Amino acid sequence: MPKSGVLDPEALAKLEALHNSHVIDQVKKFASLCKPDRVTVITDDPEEIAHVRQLALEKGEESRLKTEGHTIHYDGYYDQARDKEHTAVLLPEGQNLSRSINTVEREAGLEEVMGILDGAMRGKEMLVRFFSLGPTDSRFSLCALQITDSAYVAHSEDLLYRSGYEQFKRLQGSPAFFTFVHAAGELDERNCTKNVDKRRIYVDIIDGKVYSVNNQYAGNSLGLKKLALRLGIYKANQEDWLTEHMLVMGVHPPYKDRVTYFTGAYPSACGKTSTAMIPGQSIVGDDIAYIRSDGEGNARAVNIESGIFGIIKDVNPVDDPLIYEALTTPRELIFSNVLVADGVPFWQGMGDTEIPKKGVNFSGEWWEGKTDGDGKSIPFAHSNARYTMRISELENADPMVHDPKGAVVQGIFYGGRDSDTNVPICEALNWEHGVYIGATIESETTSATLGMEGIRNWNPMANLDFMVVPLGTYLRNHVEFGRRLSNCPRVFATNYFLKHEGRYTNEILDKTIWVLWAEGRVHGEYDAIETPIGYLPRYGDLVELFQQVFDKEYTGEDYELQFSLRIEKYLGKIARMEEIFRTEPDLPEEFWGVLSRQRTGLEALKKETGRSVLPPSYFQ
Ligand code: SPV
Ligand code: MN
Repeated sequence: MPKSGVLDPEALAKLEALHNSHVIDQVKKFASLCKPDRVTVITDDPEEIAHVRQLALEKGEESRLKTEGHTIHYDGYYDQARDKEHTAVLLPEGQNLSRSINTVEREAGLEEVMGILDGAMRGKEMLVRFFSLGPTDSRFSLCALQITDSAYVAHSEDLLYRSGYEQFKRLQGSPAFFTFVHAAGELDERNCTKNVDKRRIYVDIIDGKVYSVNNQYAGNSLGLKKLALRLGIYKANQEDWLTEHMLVMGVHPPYKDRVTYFTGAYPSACGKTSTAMIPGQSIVGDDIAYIRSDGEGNARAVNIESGIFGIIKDVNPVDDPLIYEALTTPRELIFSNVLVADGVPFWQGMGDTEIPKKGVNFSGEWWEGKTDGDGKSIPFAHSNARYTMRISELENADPMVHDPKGAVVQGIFYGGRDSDTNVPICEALNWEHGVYIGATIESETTSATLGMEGIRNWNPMANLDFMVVPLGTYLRNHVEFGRRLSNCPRVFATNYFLKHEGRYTNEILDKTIWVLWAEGRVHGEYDAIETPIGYLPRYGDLVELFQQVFDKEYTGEDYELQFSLRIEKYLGKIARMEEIFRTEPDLPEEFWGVLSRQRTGLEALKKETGRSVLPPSYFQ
């Protein structure tokens, strides 16, 4: 066995073949700091990648389930979601970020996290992996070096990202790659991180590096997911493109031979994956996109990932038939934090299946009625339990998934969980209005996540947690990005969660209709009703779409309930936004222009009609 921190000849040879001294420096530096027993370098060779998969089973970070290719991984009881409190940007002196971002003074933060990483891989195998963010051999590709002692992390990334050893060769010795260092830290008898109190996720935007220690949950541990999202946002905003928390999908109108690509940003648990997975449409990606101008007037998007780390809750044969099918048939797939009994996984909202009264879950052995140390009842599966799989496993995978040029983006969706204000779909009046819509996304908490329902959280472009540049810089970059395009995407606000007297005003799959209407608008096929909040669909067009797609009657009452303009509620939202943005420096002036035009328009309507809610027929 090699001495701690020393690379064996095989590992060194693989690194040397990259002809990049910066890569070797990084690997040596972190091997000598973390002091693993051995260092294994994984290239793009399928056999080496298979070793990672095997290792996850051998080390007990994953166990096999009954269905072929399926495994289960558990994160610690207190490591079930992104740790916002201990995720921070290392801030150099003299720089400021948006108030939503935690910061730690850079030198002090580096010292702290290096201290925790010192010796953190003792007794373990350090895995060194190479990935490409975005398709390989493309102007979008960014190289990512992942160093981790968790075979689960390395295996997950194998399902979620494109292997990039060969892509690293294309760097021709350049240091222009991101580095992610992860150590799960000391593990307990269930192979879960023990010292979550020392969990740290520090993002060094200046140096393009992220240090993540004492955690396993993928949103905290996988470098290429939310950690690379932060580095990508920083880079894009220094340059002139966009890194977004967005799905990318192909929309296929019925009876027409065309596909139109959309992106969409929704805060967690607001329907992002299920939008990308609407039956009849095709998926390029469900979480993170890079968007660049192609020099010919178009915005083009790629999925930086090639897999899905999706919320499993509520995936059932009725609401998410395609994912449900994938989760219940053989393929390489990792379940996390669900209940397992006799090798079969069970999750919340899976449909008519009977749930066993005991098994193993994210708390260890589980039985009905089990409570935790705080006396809180432990559900059989965590509400943030997940599945991890390749997009190519899905029958609705879009042919553009790996296209190096990216898909031309013709429309953008912004959605939140909103019980009482936004209509299900409306189109922005112009690009600047679209940026405003994205910047003012709000999402209500659900009882499952906080115990308190209906608290509105502001989440600009669903990117608040990742916005490692000042908000003004970010929004200005957006405004300017669209202005440079001759084929600028149309922007749409969606809301799948509008309620009336406590009940949703639409069915889960009605989002199909909103998406198809937006697609038709891009092609100039539907007239719309102009209002201060944007363009609303006409009743007749929705009737036709409901008929064509679901063979369903869409009533005038449904339309009135869903598309009435709740003037008072919108004015309330504007007041909340004014309060939030008032203290943000350097906002693009267009933001305030949109806000005040919207307010003036709504107030005039209120005065004119004396009403606080207007039916859509008022405008016709
Ligand atoms: C999200 O919460 O937005 C996710 C899952 O996509 S996580 O990886 O935790 O960020
Ligand atoms: Mn996400």
